[in-house]
Amino acid sequence: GNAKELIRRLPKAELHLHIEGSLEPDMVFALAARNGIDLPYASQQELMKRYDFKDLQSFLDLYYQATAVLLTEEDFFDLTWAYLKKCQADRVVHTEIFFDPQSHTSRGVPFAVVIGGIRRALHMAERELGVTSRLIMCFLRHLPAADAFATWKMAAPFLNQIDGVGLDSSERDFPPGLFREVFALARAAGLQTVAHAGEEGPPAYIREAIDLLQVARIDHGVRITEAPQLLAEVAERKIPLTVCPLSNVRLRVYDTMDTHPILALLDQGVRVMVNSDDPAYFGGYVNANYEALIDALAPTPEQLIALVKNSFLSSFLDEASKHSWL
Ligand code: ES4
Ligand code: ZN
Repeated sequence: GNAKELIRRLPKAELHLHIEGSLEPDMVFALAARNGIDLPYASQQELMKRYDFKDLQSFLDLYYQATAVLLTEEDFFDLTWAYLKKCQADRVVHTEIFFDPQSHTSRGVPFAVVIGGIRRALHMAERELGVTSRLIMCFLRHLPAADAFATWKMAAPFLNQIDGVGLDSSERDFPPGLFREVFALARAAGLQTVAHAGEEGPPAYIREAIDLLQVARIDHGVRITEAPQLLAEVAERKIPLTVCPLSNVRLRVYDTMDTHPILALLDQGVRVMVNSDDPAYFGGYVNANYEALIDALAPTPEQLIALVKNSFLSSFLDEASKHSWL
């Protein structure tokens, strides 16, 4: 209908996207064939049968397994380019993407290969697709802080190609404060900081990410609904929450989309917007996330426009570029 048409034609920004989570089943098989890798599934259909997740961990187990097909600079280029073409199709004109270097360097893929392929696609997309971007390096929180520190050292020659650092992977029992030292180093080097918090973990982790990591944005953050005082503070300080509706339903944070709190958060003055997280696994890219929201929650045109404006306002674009899209 009208709302979906409005969303399709509005320029949007995406602020929460794991590039490894844009690895579609057909590319898993194409890269496995190209690289001579044996897959533990006979067909794309058999792989996709495993996309019935019960929680974050059941997804992450498959997600890390599938990344094993990514070996060469060309693989990382092809992966990133395919995602950027989806941006063009969805009218996402600016994207701030995450990558997980530890899931590649731990398999012997050099940091330079990973970032080289990703960066080459981002640069080409700016020229050929008119899609601008930022790149955010995430630390895996299920691994020790010492491993994050080693990754930080490995990234040193490439800091001019990295715009920010983030924190992702298994949330429960891995509070943000464990990573305070490496985040302090990143801030001292002039990088932006963000962290996943309040997806499966408690609101206390959102508090820690703000106070101990001094993040500019919280990724997910939906469990803030359980902490009204923190919610009021996040609204007052305009700290963005990068919400991912399809992800939350597929990972069973919410049973159904009609109970998702994104519009309630928006109406309480929290700076929320719509993102796709791991679109190859969760049922689609940015527009598909909006379409699911529209079907379940019937947002007003004003609410939709506010979500789209928040996507630019919450970005790491300079003020002039931000306002050119508003
Ligand atoms: C992720 Cl949905 C989600 N949560 C935490 N870490 C992640 N890495 C990739 N997708
Ligand atoms: Zn995420």
